[in-house]
Amino acid sequence: MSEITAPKSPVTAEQFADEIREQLKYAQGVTVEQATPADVYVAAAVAVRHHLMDSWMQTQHDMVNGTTKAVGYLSAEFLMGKQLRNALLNAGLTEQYNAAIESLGFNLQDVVDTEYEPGLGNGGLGRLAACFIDSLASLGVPAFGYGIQYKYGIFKQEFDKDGKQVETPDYWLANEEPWGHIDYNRSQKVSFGGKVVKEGGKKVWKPAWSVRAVPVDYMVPGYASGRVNTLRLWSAKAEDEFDLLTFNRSEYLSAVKPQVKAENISKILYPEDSTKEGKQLRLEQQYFFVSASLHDAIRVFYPGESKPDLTTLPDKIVFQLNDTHPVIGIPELMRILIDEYGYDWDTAWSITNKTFNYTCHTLLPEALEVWPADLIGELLPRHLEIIEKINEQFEAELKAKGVGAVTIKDMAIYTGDSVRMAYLATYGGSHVNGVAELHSQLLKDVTLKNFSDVYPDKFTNVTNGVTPRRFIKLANPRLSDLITEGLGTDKWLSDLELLKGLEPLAADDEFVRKFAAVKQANKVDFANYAKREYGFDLDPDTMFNTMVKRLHEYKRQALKILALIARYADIKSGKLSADDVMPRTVIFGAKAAPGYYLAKMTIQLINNVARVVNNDPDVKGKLNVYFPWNYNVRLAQHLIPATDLDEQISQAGKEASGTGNMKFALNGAMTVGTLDGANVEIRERVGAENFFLFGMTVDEVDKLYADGYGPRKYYEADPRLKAAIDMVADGTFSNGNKDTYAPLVSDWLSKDWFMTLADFHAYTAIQSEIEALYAQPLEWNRKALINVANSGYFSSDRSISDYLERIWHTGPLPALA
Ligand code: 9GP
Repeated sequence: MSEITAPKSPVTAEQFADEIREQLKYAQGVTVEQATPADVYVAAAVAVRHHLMDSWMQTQHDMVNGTTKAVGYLSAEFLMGKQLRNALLNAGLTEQYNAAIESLGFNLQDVVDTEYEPGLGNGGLGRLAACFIDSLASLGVPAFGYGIQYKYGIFKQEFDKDGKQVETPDYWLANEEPWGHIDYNRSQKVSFGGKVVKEGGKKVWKPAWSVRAVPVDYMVPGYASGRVNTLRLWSAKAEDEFDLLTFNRSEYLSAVKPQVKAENISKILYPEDSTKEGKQLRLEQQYFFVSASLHDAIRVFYPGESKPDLTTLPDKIVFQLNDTHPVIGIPELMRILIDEYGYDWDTAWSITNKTFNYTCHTLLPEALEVWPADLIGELLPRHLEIIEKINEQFEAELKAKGVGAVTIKDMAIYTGDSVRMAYLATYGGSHVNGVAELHSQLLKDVTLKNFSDVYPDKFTNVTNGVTPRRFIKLANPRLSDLITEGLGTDKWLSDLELLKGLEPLAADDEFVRKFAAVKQANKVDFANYAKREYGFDLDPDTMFNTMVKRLHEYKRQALKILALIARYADIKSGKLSADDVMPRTVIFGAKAAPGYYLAKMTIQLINNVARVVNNDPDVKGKLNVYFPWNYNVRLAQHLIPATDLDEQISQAGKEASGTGNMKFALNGAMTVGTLDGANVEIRERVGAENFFLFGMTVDEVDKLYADGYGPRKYYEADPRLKAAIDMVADGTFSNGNKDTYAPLVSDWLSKDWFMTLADFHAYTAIQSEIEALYAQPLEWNRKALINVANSGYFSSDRSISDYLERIWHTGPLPALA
């Protein structure tokens, strides 16, 4: 690699324009005059890639040849968001780009707008992975993100005329995709099925079929670090494209069967898994990307070596298992070491144990994957054997530690008919972490208690974070400028704790007014955006009150909508005089899993409440509800900076962390929230007086469950709650049809697992406090500014530093010369 040069010196705008022109002409075959903004976008992206190339190669060279251990972040999701602006920012090319595009006669925004957002994730988990790889590169730590290049990302959400969610496929690759480089020369073979036989006293897996995993490489430029890491997403291709003999018999569909079967593996993010076929496809996906990634790492770190010394693997790379999806990597590495490289069990176990760590992102038992053993046996027979053996070893170890038989049974990784992936990950790796203090504590106390009792040192916490580059600098340029003005430096972009320096400015009315003006201008921008994109008429002189996140019962969108209905009823009935009402615009954003019935019904309800409220002259100008469809990273970047009040109202003990809460606080929104997930730490940092807390604590929730929770009692006792639920039941939001929401109403009154009704009173009671403060704009903004100043801890750079120190035990590459 001696031909590698140091990263290129900064390009001028003229050179950048020339590079775009050349790319347009020689690769895309259009002149500047013929080019559309979409053509220019592709050419600009290619030019950016060229500028990153030397740094990328240098980073790989230093990683492979140096002594700094790399990080392999194994994740089924990477929700990257749009790339161009982010890459320009991190590479320090924004100004040249802006000038170049203008000199070519194009409008900057038009060009950026043609970029299509890849939706390779569901929500927080995938976006966190994207923030983390941004931070790893920005800190100069050598790393790979390893995942799947799904052909179809998360579905596109639309609403039909009844307000119901309709899912349509998101074929993002139908658009020109200039960022990913498909590297057929570095593909890996991944095999499935078949049987295990004994040959010469050894176990040999004879798979039944194989696919080709082709890497698609995305460059991940660090902010101002000069380092560029790799996001390697695997795409599945058939080993044999199609069967010519079959084709020539005119059996055209049969001839392409192998191709279809192979390509199905990377076709869609989270295939529906209520059927056996669906489950199998998910397991195929997981094994596919993990097996390819492990082999890839060995290829990268031991180039050209046929007999590498893999006992050094844990010094070269540490793998982070992002939730249970990549946990099949543990038996796979064991298999690779034993079957492919001839290591004995104990050596293989020691390497594997040191190489993996596991992050758990949930407290919901149903989100901890459990695979039927027969499915693993059919698809990965050798792995099932290895898992059984791991389990035997585990049981023996527990016995030796004096753990009782009943507990050992409770802790089984392999139960005889199923495999518990979270347990396998906890035992098989060095560390387990939760994603917020409270969450990590609950993992130790409840979810993985037995494991924490036996292996207390494995457990640690790393509170989540978000990248300030995308979520402040790019999303909120006005606030970024004001922060830089207030601090006298822009170093906060790589050291977010510097925001603390803004705190004294909260006493400076002039500065607070400027801060308020930023929010107001962002609200006007968002109103224009919402008009353009959705046809909504938002009034920026009302409070923008936002609740955006996946739709799930535990997150309690139902609480928000019931409180909103109660307020609507109060205004209608005259209980609340229209003059006393502080005007609010409530904005929801949420996708529901396609098979999640009650969540989808809640979406329908929100849409119909919006329809009724927005068309009712009695509440005009006082209460409006909007539900922009297809919430994604782009919409988040527009909406978060424009929000006054953010809702984080999950039932205490259910949200592992949340990361939206951090993005809102950093963008100067106030939060109304429960003591759940990272809300707890946000409140601690910004100060209890600057956070609207309500609702039951984890202990109170547990007690209420234990005492026997009956939601009807709350319905009977609170006339406003009763009125709201009755309105849903009596057809007010369904054109008189009482059946429409009957299942939802019945669930609220008879089950209400997440105790929406029990928290209703506290939630509505805190609204007067919120409104009293909002009525004093200077005081509201002072508090919002204090939120910004104290949220620097929630940078993903800090999260990564914690991972480096507590789990990965590695650091940045040596500084570039
Ligand atoms: O539900 C959690 C969310 O609270 C957290 O912020 C996010 C990132 O850590 O992960 C989510 N978990 C999942 O999506 C599935 O476990």
